[in-house]
Amino acid sequence: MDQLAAIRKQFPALHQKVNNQPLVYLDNAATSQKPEAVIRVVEKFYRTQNANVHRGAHQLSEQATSAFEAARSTVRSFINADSDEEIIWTRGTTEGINLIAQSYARPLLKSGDEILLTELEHHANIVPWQIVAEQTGATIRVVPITDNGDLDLPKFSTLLSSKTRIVSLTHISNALGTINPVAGLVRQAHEAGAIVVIDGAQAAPHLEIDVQRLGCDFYLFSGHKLFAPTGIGVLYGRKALLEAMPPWQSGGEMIKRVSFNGTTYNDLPFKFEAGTPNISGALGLAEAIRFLNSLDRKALARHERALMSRAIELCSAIPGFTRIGRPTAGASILSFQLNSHHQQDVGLMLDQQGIAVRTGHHCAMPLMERLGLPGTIRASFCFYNTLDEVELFASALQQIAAGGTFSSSEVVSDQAIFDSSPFGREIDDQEILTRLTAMGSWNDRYREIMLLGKKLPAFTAAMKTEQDRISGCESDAWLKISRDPQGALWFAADSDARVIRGLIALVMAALNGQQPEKILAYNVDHYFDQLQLTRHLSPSRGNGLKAIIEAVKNAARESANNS
Ligand code: 7TS
Repeated sequence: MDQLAAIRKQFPALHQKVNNQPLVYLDNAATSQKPEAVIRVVEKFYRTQNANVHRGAHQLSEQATSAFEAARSTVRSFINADSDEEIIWTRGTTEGINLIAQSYARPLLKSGDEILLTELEHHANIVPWQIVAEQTGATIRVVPITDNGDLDLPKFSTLLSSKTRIVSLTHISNALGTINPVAGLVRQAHEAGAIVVIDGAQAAPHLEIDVQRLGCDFYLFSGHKLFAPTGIGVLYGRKALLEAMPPWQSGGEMIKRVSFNGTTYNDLPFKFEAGTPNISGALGLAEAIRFLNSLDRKALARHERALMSRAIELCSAIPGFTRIGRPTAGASILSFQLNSHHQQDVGLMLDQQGIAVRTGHHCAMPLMERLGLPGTIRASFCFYNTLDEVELFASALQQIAAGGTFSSSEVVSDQAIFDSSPFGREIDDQEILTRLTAMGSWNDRYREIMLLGKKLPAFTAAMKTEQDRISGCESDAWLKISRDPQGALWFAADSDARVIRGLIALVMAALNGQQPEKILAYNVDHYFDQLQLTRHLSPSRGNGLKAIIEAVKNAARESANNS
């Protein structure tokens, strides 16, 4: 335990207060924090070593080049690739998959060929394949999951056929934590004549990766989830495949000789590294790997499992807690819902207590669709988290659950829903500005917004019609519009997220009962800036509020055009 405490100490960002509370960082699947050693290496590069690589005729450039290429070797041995030529620097997993789709798949695929993906994939492992399928006429097939969130292995075998040219799947699901039995799947795919791409974004930080043992053809990961800087990632590819692939991006560095009569390309790995690379990022990534290698990774993995088990044990006792996905083999990622509480609300309430989680679809919308959910709340644990933090998290969740279900103002119907709203009547934007700016802290403002949201008349279930539904990115809302004899527009709106109801109330205070021209001219972003909410609750964020504001403005536009 002492050793774990010493490791935790090396991550400065973990030792700060957020919303006046000690930070509990449980969003490690999104990005990990960085150890001192990595921060120091990046800083040192810019202080004393900065030079471009592979091109300068001077000492600094030669040193930078050596360090940069040594970093490549560090990555090679980290994943046990056969040679440094198989390690291509990218910006991250996303860029790596795009490179494979455009450089490997696009020249290869023909109409009738199939790309096999799974329901667990992150959008980064879906959209590049959709684009190349459109470009080539190939078809995407999708391996389903079982109800507990495992890949349906018999279905995987059935979907594999001589038509399958590429199988691309995640090693660990970022949304459910499922660890896929990759080595066996690679063998099956190879027997069917397909090549295999593994999205290792979530696996590289938690599992020991041996690309030769896995047998995969391509493997991708991002530095920033592996305790290294953002903007650096790795594409591993089997040399024979990489050699046969045309360059993806072009420019400097990836050429041997350029003339207007033709250009010859550089050798591997430089053929795929056009332009000045992220040198400090590569050095930071190598340092992160050295840092990990200096630790007992098996002990770290054991600790992550202990954190996860404790979280499951404590959370399962919370009324209304529903775990989403129970994979047979799982990483330290806990996805869940809290009955009667919208995920966005839970995320914000945890944030008020300094607890950082992610809520929403986790860039896995097809998976959410399969689960029949708009999103989940996700706590993702790392070895630097403590059992105390898990307990804080569970007790915060317990308090939120005990807060009970949300009872808003009395449910009304039809015309009454417009008439009963205090917004745009007793409460206008000036009143809101006065109230909220008088409050010093974000937590106080947040509480006031929730109280204002309670004053917003709630729709009955019957009033939440498909016709009135406005789909935001992560929450649904409903909007009804009425025009009075003077031409003013009145709105009634509701949302399944409490925080969105609160924000709708703020918008209604400003726009309700106004003439269309005034509504169109109103600068909602400026209003939110004045309320000092932009950092937390910007209307331009992908939530239901943005969609509501757009619908309100559209109604005003239509109304102005018709009058
Ligand atoms: N694949 C998986 C499985 C991921 O989890 C992510 C990022 C990516 C690909 C894309 O990686 P990038 O570094 O290129 O952006 N996942 C998440 C997440 O779960 N929350 O934020 C980012």
